[in-house]
Amino acid sequence: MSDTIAIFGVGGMGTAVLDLVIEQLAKDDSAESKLRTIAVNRPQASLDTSRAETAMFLDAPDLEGDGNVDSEKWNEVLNAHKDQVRHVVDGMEKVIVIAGLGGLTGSTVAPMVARIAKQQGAEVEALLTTPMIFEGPSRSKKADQALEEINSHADKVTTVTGNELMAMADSNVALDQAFEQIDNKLTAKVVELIS
Ligand SMILES: Nc1nc2c(ncn2[C@@H]2O[C@H](COP(=O)(O)OP(=O)(O)OP(=O)(O)O)[C@@H](O)[C@H]2O)c(=O)[nH]1
Ligand SMILES: [Mg+2]
Repeated sequence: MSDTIAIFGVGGMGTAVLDLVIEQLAKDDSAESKLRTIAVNRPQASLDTSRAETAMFLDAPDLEGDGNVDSEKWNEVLNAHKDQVRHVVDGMEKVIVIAGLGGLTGSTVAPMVARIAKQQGAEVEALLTTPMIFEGPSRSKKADQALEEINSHADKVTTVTGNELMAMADSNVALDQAFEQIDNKLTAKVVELIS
């Protein structure tokens, strides 16, 4: 069977969950054979250990770090990757986008992928998270804007809010273990979208 579903893991959260999805589906030949997996992140080193078939590195040496990125320059970086996204989604029945909203990469690339996938005629689904309350209002606002745009393109959006994320982990565990518990639960939600 040829590829019919493309899954994009975008940004820190999206690429982490995509790796877990790939690990889980490796045991399932029929699912694996219809999937294309694409990890999109920055900086380049963040994709060194990615299990995805395609690593899309948003290259902008002067734009590294989480601080204030020149939005004009960042838009150029995004525009430079449009054709690559178009090429990957071409002919796909379904495109699934996984991203944590609130930072730069997920909040800007996820809407772009959803828009292009819809333009190319795919069914578009997304699994998104919104920031936890302590991450502050500016990340929250960025997430809301991204969510609005993704909602306007996608056929189905599953949003897990920051509060819901916190409830997914046991309250008495260390942070890395809490993220592991959360990521496993998000992975199960993506696997549901595939089957
Ligand atoms: N579940 C989960 N959430 C994460 C992980 N890493 C970051 N997050 C959360 O996901 C949201 C977005 O963060 P990232 O995915 O790191 O952001 P990004 O899209 O890479 O954005 P920039 O690094 O600013 O370019 C934030 O609310 C984080 O708290 C992870 O490994 N697992
Ligand atoms: Mg990041």
